[in-house]
Amino acid sequence: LPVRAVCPGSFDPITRGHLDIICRAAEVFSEVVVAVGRNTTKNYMFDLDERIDLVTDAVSELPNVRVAAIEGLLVDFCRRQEARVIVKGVRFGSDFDYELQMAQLNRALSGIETMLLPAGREYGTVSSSMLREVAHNGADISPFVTPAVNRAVLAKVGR
Ligand code: COD
Repeated sequence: LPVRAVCPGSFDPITRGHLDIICRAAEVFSEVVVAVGRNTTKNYMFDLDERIDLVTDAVSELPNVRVAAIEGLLVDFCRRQEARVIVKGVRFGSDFDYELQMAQLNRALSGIETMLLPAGREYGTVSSSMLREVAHNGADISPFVTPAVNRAVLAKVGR
């Protein structure tokens, strides 16, 4: 049975940790839609169009993955996309607490299931927010992101 999954996030910017989750989801599900959204509690380095462009570039080699913007609620996006499953990555306990609450709310709102993938070993504790801070202070983030993301971050921090 073909099952379409949604991998949602802010992706500010997309990291190799996010990409690991997206690649693994694309191996399990017939199609993956990477959903770029807005978390109203966060201040972003990249605007929505920039985040979408960087995600699109990062997944361009994955044939069953496409990218779209979340407008409104994630559950409404999933319904429009006819996706049955949300896939999220969990790095540590605090991710789990947050994802559990969102998963239960999203299921109560719409019946959609969330599946949590344990973060991969190599980039499993990388976070977009830490990379932004590291880059602001002049250090190299290239091991943790794609070359296009590295260039975009360097341009944002004025180097
Ligand atoms: N390894 C593995 N997984 C990772 C890594 C890593 N290194 N880094 C991040 N992740 C995971 C995160 O745990 C998360 O599951 C996912 O990747 C995305 O992370 P972020 O930080 O880019 O995205 P968030 O958490 O800011 O995204 C939040 C959404 C935009 C998805 C959320 O706010 C949302 O659904 N907004 C739409 C409005 C809505 O429906 N709100 C109600 C939600 S209940």
